Amino acid sequence: MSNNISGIILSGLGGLYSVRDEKGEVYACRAKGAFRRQGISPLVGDRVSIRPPEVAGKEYFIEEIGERANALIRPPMANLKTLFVTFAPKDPEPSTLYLDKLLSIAVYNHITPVVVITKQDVSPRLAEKYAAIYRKTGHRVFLCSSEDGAGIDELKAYVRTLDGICAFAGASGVGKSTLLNALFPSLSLDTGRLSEKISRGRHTTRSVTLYPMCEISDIATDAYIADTPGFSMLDFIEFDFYTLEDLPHCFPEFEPYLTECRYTDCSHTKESARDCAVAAAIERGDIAKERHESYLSIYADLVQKKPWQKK
Ligand SMILES: Nc1nc2c(ncn2[C@@H]2O[C@H](COP(=O)(O)OP(=O)(O)OP(=O)(O)O)[C@@H](O)[C@H]2O)c(=O)[nH]1
Ligand SMILES: [Mg+2]
Ligand SMILES: [Zn+2]
Repeated sequence: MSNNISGIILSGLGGLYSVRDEKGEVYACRAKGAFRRQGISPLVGDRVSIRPPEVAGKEYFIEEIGERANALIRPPMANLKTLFVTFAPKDPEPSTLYLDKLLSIAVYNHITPVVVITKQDVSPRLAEKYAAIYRKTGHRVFLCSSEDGAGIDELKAYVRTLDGICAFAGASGVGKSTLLNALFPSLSLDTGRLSEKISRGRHTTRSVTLYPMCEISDIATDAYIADTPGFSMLDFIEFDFYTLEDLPHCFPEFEPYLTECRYTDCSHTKESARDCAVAAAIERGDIAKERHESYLSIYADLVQKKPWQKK
């Protein structure tokens, strides 16, 4: 009989993984050499089977990785159900292109994206401007401030309804860890000052960590929530996370119009509202112009890719 234990990877650093079983026991594990030879690396969020060490006191071995519902490169995680795309109205200044890339990757991977605007206190006016853009996407939008507590209760109520694996992702310094501390005070995650980050060029959160919601809150649930290190636009320069054909479907608010254009092969990149139903929707204000600008930019990236380079 096998003594293997099933669990979920909570974190992984330098080849050492923490795996939590159903009872809440956490095991230090290493990956089997065979994974490396096959070019597979275990990811936070993976459901795994681990084998006890031959010598007591040594690490366990990750022997099997369960089939993944999805796997992302940024943040490096598997089996995500909900992705909180987090940004601040300023300090640091957001890039809608970066946000739209992240949102579209989530949609493509059947992950529910949720828009979270942090640091509302820093500029309520800009925060509302971005909220207006993203409300038109159909994605859920939250506005909050960890500083004065605005919007925290609403977000908390939503987070408490979730199951499965969710993560907060976004640029460094937008306040992901601070927000998680506000939502789950027992976490006491490290947070950093922006000026220190810039001068040291360093991120405060250094690796992805998954926290079982039942351990950080008063609710019994099988949900897990992750804090992730901030990443930068550079991570998305080589954009090949989906193909040109997938692109329009990764912008959910475009969907009702995609079959309404004059020509069936419309790329929705032209200005003419007469020919393109997406352009007409932008003119009416049903689709945000900024979202279409991101669409055009991703379109330009993807159109350059030769068919044999496509995934
Ligand atoms: N004014 C204001 N400042 C905030 C708010 N949330 C976070 N901050 C500040 O923003 C800075 C960065 O916060 P962190 O929580 O470390 O940011 P992070 O997104 O986790 O950054 P990385 O871990 O590097 O990815 C800290 O100085 C926080 O105090 C907020 O709602 N309002
Ligand atoms: Mg952080
Ligand atoms: Zn069109």
